[in-house]
Amino acid sequence: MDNLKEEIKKEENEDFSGNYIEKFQDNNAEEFFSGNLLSWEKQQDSFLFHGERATLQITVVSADILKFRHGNDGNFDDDFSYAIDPSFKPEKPRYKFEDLKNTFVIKTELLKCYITKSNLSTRISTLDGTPVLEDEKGYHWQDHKYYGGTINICTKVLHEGEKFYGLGDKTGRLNLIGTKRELWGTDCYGYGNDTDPVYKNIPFYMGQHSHIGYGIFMDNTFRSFFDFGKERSSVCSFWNQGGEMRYYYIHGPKLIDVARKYALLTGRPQLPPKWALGYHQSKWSYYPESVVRKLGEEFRSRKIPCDVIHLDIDYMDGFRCFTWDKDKFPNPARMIEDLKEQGFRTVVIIDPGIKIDKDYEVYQQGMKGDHFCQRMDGALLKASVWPGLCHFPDFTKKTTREWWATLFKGLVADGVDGVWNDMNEPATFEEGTFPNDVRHDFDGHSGSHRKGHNVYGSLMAQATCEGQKKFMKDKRPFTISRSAYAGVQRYASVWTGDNMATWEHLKLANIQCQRLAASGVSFAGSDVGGFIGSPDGELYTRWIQMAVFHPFFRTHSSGDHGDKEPWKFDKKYVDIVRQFIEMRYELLPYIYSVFHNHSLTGTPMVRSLHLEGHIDPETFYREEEFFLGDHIMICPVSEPELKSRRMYLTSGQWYNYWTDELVQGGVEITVDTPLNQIPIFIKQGAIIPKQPKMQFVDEFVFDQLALDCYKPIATTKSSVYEDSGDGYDYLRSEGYVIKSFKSTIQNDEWVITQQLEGLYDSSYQLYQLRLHGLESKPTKLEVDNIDLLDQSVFENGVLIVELPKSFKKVIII
Ligand code: MIG
Repeated sequence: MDNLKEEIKKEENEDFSGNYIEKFQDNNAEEFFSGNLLSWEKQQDSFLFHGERATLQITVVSADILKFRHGNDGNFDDDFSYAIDPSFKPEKPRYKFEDLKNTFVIKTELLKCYITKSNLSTRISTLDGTPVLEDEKGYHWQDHKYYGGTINICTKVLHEGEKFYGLGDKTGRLNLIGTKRELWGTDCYGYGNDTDPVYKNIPFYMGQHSHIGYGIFMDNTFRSFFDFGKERSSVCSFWNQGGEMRYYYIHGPKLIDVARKYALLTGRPQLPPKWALGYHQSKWSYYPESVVRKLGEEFRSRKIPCDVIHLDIDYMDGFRCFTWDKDKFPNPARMIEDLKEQGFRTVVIIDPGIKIDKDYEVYQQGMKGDHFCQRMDGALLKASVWPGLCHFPDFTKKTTREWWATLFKGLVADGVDGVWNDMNEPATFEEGTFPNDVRHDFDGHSGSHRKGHNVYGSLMAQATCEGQKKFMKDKRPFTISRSAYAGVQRYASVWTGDNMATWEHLKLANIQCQRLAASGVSFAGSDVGGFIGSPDGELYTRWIQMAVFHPFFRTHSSGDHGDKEPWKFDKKYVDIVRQFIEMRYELLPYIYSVFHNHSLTGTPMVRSLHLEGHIDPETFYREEEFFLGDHIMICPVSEPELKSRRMYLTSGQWYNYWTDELVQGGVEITVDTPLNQIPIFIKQGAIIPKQPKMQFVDEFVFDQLALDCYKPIATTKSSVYEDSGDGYDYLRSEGYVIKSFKSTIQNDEWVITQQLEGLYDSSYQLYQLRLHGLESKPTKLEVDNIDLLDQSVFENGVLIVELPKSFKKVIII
């Protein structure tokens, strides 16, 4: 066996992880450049600059997005992308083109792009001439001696003080400066701060210097590398090991704009079912049925809110996907229905490997339909995962995705509400992943696993999402994926994989979620408490407190280091954990509204400080503090026994959530962090909608929505989005409502106005207005011209009053 391995290795001239490429890169292999301009032409919004050895195509996608393609010998690949959102239709751009002596200039309403005639190098600047992104050597390539094709490289000038962000789920510092990163999705059990590559492959990064932020999205699925000044401190480079150099330049100027525009380009998620934003409980694995039922009872009897229970691989019959182990789960439909009656949704795991078993229907169908991946000589790929030897669907083939979707019929009929895709890097036990020679259809643009690997996981998630949709009819699907390519957010949420129960991992989880959000994937979370190992009560509590503010909120653990249900810790921890999960439920109207805004505008839900801070240098290196939506800023506690911690409050004024104290931002502050608090700040002027505590989403119909209104300094806008929380009615105006609030100070009067869009009539009739930040009881409280001061109470500095949800204007003096 080992000999055979050696031979294959020799034949392929690499170790199985493909590491020879590293050597190859350092080989001083000959580099080729585009050469002098020979001719140019214009086709629609694209300019083609033909050089001696390569053609550069620049397309003006919009005023702020330029697309670059480099075709060696003048040839381009098929311009096919799994990442670009098919519904992305920017306004037709207006631009000017100039043919100068030594350069061409493309000028849009936001930027200028210069193309040098002597070597086809490019340079982008703002309209006022501030350089943003300039080629160093620019585009060049090496011949790929082992596989044919080319290694395509772009090198750019790295500016003094430049900072880099993005790149999906990468570990390490939030600012990527000084590091080199690789994209080749890997099952990295117990990864750490230095592990690279990890699970996801999102070839998008943002850079910022001179107060201008921009983004680069290299739309290429081959193994890719990014170097942010590691090899040479004055150079930022990115390269891929095949296909074509194709990348998008996205102009800010703020980083938050770049992140938003990238999300528009690669797609936004549809709204998830509201319950998916509740608390999830998972373990590898809860079985048999009696254990799952008991789990549900424990949550309810201990009054710890929970919406979702996850079933890991042991629910299956011998790990065969789409089956149930009938000994452990004799009647899954009944169990799921009973759970549903208690307000629990059931999510099940599905892996890509299909067991080679003649008596197994999924295997039979896969064989018959020609759905499994083949090696180059035609034999089917065989590799081991949990069920033993398996074949693997080629998710890059449309008919295979369609077939995969049909397989969810049974699970959906059983009542399953969501599906969790694991091992889709793809991971295998023998060599970690598929051999490079495996063939992929790539939707008619066929290639080997070198080209298919990095997108395999996303396409599995896509097929899984479509399968649920197909059978759930009027319900929204919910999919979770471990691996991903750019654009995965259109189909799935993600989690950060097999992390560990350490304080360092709590920090890392936070960085990964922020980074993912900046890379188009807001709906992300970590295994709370760590997958591997056992957190102590304090670590678990601190992790829960942070994860309340991460969009995907799930405790999961490997199960072989003891239990990790909230009540497994000492009572003092359990009480705090309960209180924080309750807070998540109280904040659901806010979180759901933030999600809606993300799905509409692409603006990330979770935002690192630098995305908002932009030109404030203090924000550039902050990596623990983050925003959830526009109005809440959080800073987790990431060390044991911390009685207080320092954090940076961004500019503007903020209310301490716990004390209502108004604090001036733009400075580092010290905040008390007793075990039952983490720093939470609310932006002045914000209106935060809150619902009553519940044990699960929609546990009961409530009759008042609380609006926590924080006194503004000038004018602050807030909005609340509501719909039925599931289904597709929200796509029509009867099915949703957006309540836009403006809170403002005018001549010493505090005025709050409300405007509605959409006709959805939420079941409550009243708001409970809670006015924070008042020094004393006001003398007047006028709601649509009626004075309600008599009906209000003033308690602990908060004025509370009930009023009809249809109010238009409140005046407080
Ligand atoms: O080889 O399904 O990351 O969440 O519990 C391990 C068992 C496979 C890895 C996932 C983890 C899951 C586990 N899986």
